Amino acid sequence: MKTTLVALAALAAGLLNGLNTLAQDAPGSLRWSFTTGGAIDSSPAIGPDGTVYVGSDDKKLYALDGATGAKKWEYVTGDKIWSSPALGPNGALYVGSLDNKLHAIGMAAGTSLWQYVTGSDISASPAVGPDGTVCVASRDRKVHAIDGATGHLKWQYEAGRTLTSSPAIGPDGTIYVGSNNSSTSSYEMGRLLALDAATGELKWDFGAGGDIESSPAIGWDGTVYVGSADHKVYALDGASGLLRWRFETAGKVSASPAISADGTVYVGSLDSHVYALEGATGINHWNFRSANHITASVALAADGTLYVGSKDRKLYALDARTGNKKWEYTTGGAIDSSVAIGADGTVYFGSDDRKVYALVGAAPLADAAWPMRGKDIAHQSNANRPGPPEIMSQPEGQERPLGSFAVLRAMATGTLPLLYQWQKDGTNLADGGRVAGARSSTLRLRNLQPEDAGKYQLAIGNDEGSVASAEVNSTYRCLAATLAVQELGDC
Ligand SMILES: [Ca+2]
Ligand SMILES: [Ca+2]
Repeated sequence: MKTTLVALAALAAGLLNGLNTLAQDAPGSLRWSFTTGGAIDSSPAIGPDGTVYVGSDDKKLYALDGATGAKKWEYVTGDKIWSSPALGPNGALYVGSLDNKLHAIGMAAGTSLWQYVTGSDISASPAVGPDGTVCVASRDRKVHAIDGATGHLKWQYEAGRTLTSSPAIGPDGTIYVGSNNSSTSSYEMGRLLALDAATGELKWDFGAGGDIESSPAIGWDGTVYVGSADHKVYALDGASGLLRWRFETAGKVSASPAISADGTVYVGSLDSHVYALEGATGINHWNFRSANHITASVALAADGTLYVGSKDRKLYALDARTGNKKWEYTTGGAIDSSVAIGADGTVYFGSDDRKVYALVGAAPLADAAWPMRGKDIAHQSNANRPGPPEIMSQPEGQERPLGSFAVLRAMATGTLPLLYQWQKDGTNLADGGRVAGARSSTLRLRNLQPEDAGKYQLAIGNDEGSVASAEVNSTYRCLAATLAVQELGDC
């Protein structure tokens, strides 16, 4: 009898083990969890060796083994870490804290490299430029551009409003960041700012109807997508700031959009839904309803699965084409932390239940313009593509009345710095008089005269090479912005 029982027990254990093995392999099952001392709003960044870096309300940044969840090191800041770390070149990672500081930390051992002090909380995440410049927004109302190697300030932009949006870097290095409503005037609503990467000078700004806490996502063509507390998602031309479309949800949009390979924009709202919007038009293809606010950003996997957490405590895996639910995983707290997807498809995120979770996923991060918060698992929020200059958006031919003004713009990507030279009828233009921006991506002409009509060209070059051309027609009245883009010095 005893023998039989033992045999039965062994058989049962074997069956359970078999079931466990099966369950552990199924998408959505738990690989591991790691408990910190506080709620986790930070989104994990993932290093080249699979290490998971994530901040917590317990004031610490953790480095966890991506396969096992074992702690490699922890780094203590002076206050809560709400923002997400970004990985830079040369083994450094950067994270902001409510202790007002941006911390540069060695990825290998968790040692402090430098600290940069701002005037208030840093609740937004840093972006890392192609040259290693770290850009961060602080509640001190300033955008700070910091040399990633030394921690020295390169420039500051005084926004005059609280900043809680994480900056994103465009294909040509332009820095896009949202600002909140002015505290001094109820008429001054949130704005999306476009700043020059080299100088911090304002290129353009766009007024929304409410705070912009969402971080911008940037499409292949340079279109900037961002959400606002006015319930809307905006699509803006990255070169000019002109509105392409807007889509209205039934709640504030503080989550950051994600963009798939076909250009579809996915974004969650405080109305509890995730929306799939056509990138070119903003047409709503589907929506998925969770049981509470969605503040976390969507992450897209290469197999067409979309992951997003909700304040309803659940992590959802959805079919990106249809919005149908594939599976869900319930945690013990609200989920504000955006998913990061590991090289083996593992789904990493945090929860207000103080835990970091690693769930089995099916595929790595999608190859797309902006498939997750921070653009990729390094969280650099940087759309620049190094290499020879490549045109993202063309200048448009224009007809303008005498005495008025004209603005000609283009956007390119490539190894920075990109050099620009506008030409008129084959002759290089220089700033002065009625001409401004002759050596930038935006040419401004004012008080237009008959002699301004003609063929305008923009040459774009860098160390990697130059670009070939696109031509726009028309000559009429005062200005014909017939434009072409050709090799530098060879137009
Ligand atoms: Ca503080
Ligand atoms: Ca939270």
